[in-house]
Amino acid sequence: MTDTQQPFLAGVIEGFYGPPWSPAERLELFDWMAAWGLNTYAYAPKDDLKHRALWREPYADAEARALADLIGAAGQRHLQFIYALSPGLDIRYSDPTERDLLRQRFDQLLALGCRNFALLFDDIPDALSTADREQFGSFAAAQCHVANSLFDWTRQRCPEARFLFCPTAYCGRMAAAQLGGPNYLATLGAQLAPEVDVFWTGPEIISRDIPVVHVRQLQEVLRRKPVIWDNLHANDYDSRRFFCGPYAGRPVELRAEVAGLLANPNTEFPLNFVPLRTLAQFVRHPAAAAWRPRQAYLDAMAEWLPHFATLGEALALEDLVFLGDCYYLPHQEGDQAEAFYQSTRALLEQDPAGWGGAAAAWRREAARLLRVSGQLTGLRRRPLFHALSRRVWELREEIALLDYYVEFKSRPGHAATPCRSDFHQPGTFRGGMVARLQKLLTLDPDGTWSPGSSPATGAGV
Ligand code: GDL
Repeated sequence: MTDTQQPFLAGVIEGFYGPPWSPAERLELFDWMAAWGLNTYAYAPKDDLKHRALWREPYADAEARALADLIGAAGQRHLQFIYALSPGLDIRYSDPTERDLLRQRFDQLLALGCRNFALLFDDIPDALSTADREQFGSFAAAQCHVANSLFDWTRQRCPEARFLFCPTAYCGRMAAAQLGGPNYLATLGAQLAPEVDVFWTGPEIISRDIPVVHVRQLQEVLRRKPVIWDNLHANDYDSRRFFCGPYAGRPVELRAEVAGLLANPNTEFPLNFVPLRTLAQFVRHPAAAAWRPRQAYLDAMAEWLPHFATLGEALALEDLVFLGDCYYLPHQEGDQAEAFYQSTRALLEQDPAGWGGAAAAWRREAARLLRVSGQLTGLRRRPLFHALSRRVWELREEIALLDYYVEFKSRPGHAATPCRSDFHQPGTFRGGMVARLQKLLTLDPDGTWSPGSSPATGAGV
């Protein structure tokens, strides 16, 4: 295995689907990173046409100027800027003119001051054309050829260039399914220039845990330490959610086994304060001390609180923590949200006639969430409010409905009376094609799908 001897990459990859961040957001990110000791930003927004779909077209003057400004801003803060290109949707690996086009794009970026590059082959068809198969024999060999030649070309022009590669099979599950063909990763390990870093997302695309043993096994195959492309806080796959929980599920010992940790976080930039703050803390955490994600979260939430200044009453930290707990991590709610969910469930499973004081206690907790979600409408930072509003609105609607139900059933003599609401009407509440389709198949905790049990109702019901 080759140790690259290059600095550990710690920071962010803007590598999600959805609207790319604005120049102002990227500058704010660079300020956070410089203040927190993160050192790397990778530019890879999936829905920037010229990053992926139109990878052959050079940047127009205005676009090039904007990129040069960004690269300059990173440099001023001593951050490494990595420019990534994703030609995999339709590249003809055996066609030399395609390689010329890749070089032209990197040449344009070199002229703009960029010194670090990546070639990404994630989320692409893994079939080879006949011409490519005849020349290279395998998908991995084709990608290695293109990457190695571009790497050599880049290093000739910029000897200190860092060069990264994202494989088509980029997590344990994809490797097990032989995405990219038999021996895809082993071929990469053998054929890709040893100086090229390889991205990896862990056992899964969204990895709850990244164990050291998993990465050690991968090192054997890749013959190098991977750079973790960490999707823990990515939310582009589910528009109802965001993740503001802590960096978690990765032991401190992992740092010694990888060449870098780059987070690919929430599409909505302002929601990434805690994810990135805690990543920065994780990267600098003493090697001998256990990493405590919950404590890191609570500390980072206290730092985030000033962003929540409103036109009216200030948010209480404990209420912000409660709200954040409702949008914690993909596989886990925060403690308070989980406790609230369990108490809601327990209440609804019980006959309302026997609720007693439990209903009032539950309603006090519900009132906290209703209050804090209402307070957000007065946030002075409007981009933060806009990033939150649609998701939190939905949470508020559900809690308001539950609260109405609990209050209704608690009225004397109402325990068995059917409950109706004036505000939640079929067609406008939880309605729509997607909601209807979602009810047809259920994903069970063991990962298997089965038909859902809902009746064949009409639109919006
Ligand atoms: C992916 C994509 C990434 C996306 C993420 C989460 C990689 C290497 N590629 O598969 O662009 O944001 O999942 O949806 O992770």
